[in-house]
Amino acid sequence: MFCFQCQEAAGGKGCSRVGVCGKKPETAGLQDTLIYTLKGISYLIEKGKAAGVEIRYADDFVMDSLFMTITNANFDDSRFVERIKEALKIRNDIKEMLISKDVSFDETLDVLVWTGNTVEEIKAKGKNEKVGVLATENEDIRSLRELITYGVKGLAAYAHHAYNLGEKSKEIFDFMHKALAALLDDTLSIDDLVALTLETGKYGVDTMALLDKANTSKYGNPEITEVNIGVNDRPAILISGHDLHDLEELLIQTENTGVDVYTHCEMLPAHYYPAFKKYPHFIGNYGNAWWKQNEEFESFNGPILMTTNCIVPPKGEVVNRIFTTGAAGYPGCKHIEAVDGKKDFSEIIELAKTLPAPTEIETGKIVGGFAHAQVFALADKVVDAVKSGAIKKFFVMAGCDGRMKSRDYYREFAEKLPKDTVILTAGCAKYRYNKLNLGDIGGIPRILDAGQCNDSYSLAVIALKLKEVFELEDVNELPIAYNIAWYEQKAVIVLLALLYLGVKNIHLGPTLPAFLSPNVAKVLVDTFGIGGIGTVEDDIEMFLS
Ligand code: FS2
Ligand code: SF4
Repeated sequence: MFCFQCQEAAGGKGCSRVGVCGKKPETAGLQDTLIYTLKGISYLIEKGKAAGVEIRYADDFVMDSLFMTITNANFDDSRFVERIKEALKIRNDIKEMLISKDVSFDETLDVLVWTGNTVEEIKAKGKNEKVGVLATENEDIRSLRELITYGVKGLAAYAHHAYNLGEKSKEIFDFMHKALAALLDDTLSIDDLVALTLETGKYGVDTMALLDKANTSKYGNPEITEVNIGVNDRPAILISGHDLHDLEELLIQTENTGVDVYTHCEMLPAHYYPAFKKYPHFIGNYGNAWWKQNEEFESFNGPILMTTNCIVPPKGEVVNRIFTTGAAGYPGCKHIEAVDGKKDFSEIIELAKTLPAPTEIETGKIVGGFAHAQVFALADKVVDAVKSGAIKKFFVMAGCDGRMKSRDYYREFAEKLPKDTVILTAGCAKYRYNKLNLGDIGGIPRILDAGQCNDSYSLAVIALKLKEVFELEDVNELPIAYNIAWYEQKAVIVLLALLYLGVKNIHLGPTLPAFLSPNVAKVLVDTFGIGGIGTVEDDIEMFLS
């Protein structure tokens, strides 16, 4: 195996024996094979499109398959084997259809001809070095191809959530196919791939806007909310991941059952939506960022529903209490599929009734709900505070949390920021500092949480609005600094989206991506001023100078 798609890539280079995330070589091979086969499908779709043959039926299959390969989403080999079988069938059907319509394509390409008639053949394909990341020999081309792949994976994840809420975009699917097909094209130059990287950012913005529309039109605009972090004494289900539609189904099905529902990690922002406030059994948020789940799932006592990443390989009996749905999966955990568009969570509810209530690990409340509409509602106050000098600078500290000790930097950074600064956050990165008491500035809390990682879109919308209000030419003239923590591929699409919107001088940590070759990193530094992080003191001084 070779995988370097996340921030925890072994030794800052790549996982080659087993993933730091727990991904086994066989799973890595299956994920590579799935991506490889998707490229073939998208290549055929692109050929059809060029010849005037529109093929739409593989759109959601490609989207969901990409999502399944994101870090910590799915560790279940059997699900990948089934996916690959399905992918091969879709590929062969499209091939036949194009041949019947006299559409020409390169019929000798391995992505189009390889066969996986048995599970062994499918598994063997993943060991073939022509299938994975290292198949591209030139390190700069490889770096850009993988940067695009990871951006498209992130985009697919967000498109999947929007899709579950009934929103989809032909243009976004078209781009997904265009990008995947381009990854097979050896004639593309470095410049072509850099241009495609920026285009990925454009579609990242469009996808996050689509998801924002899907979430807010269905559940209302997030509003300032205090979220309980303590517990009640009734049995309960913990829901994690990002899918709000799954949460809604669970809340409806648990009504009047005597079972409460708590959010975990990236599901916390669900509390900010007006539509979920009507459920009296929707109690609060339990625990912290994803990487602490082994101990926190243990003390939660009840069943856990993982709707997406991030799953940490469970230890001990807890595996029997974890259920997965959507793109998520883990061997030994029961997976709940939608049947006729509905998911039946009754087995989880019945299990919850037999288990003790959660053990309290914290008490109190945290405040969030500062997505664009709520911040716009406070715009006068915010603008006045900036004009009077009460707020000197905003710090966008969105992104992800992770296991690395070096991420303590972000807590310390938040703590040591001067009192006339405000943190804008989104994603699970916030757990490093969202329980610190940083106070407020004239009633504006010093940490404004917009929501999940995809709600980084809100932070960009807020920045663009402030640019307008202050009548500035360039978003970079605003008193906003970007100190972003990344972990997996959704952070990659968020970064590309910000670059596309013209945001410069973003600092990325705790380490720069292993998949950036020195030359590609140099392009990002020279063109966009991307930087890493140093010490807290030096960085605060640098950002404030
Ligand atoms: Fe955090 Fe994991 Fe949001 Fe990422 S829970 S790192 O999936 O997408 O963030
Ligand atoms: Fe390693 Fe990250 Fe890949 Fe897991 S996802 S194998 S930790 S690089």
